[in-house]
Amino acid sequence: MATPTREGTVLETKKSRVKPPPLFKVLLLNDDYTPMEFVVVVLQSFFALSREKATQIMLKVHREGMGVCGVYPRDIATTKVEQVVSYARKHQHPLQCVMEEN
Ligand code: TYC
Repeated sequence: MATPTREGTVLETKKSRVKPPPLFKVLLLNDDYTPMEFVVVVLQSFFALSREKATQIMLKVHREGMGVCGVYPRDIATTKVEQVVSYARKHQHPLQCVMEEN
């Protein structure tokens, strides 16, 4: 599309061919061993969630098998997964955290 300006020049607006960066869901998976309180602390610490929201998500994962902790660009999602898994292993819990393209 061509838009004339007051000065008589013409600005060409071109359709952008760059796609927005893909977003990734970070998911927690249920297991039989990780304590509920530990999962709530993980959700509060690494995903900046309130105690109430963290508890809701933990219970959803416990009942339904998995739940979304947040949605992020690739690098941030990768870092969140690494931080959660590393923290869980340090405390000897089998908690699993994965990412999935949105
Ligand atoms: N199922 C676990 C228990 O009963 C609690 C739990 C919730 C574990 C969420 C992992 O991602 C998880 N202690």
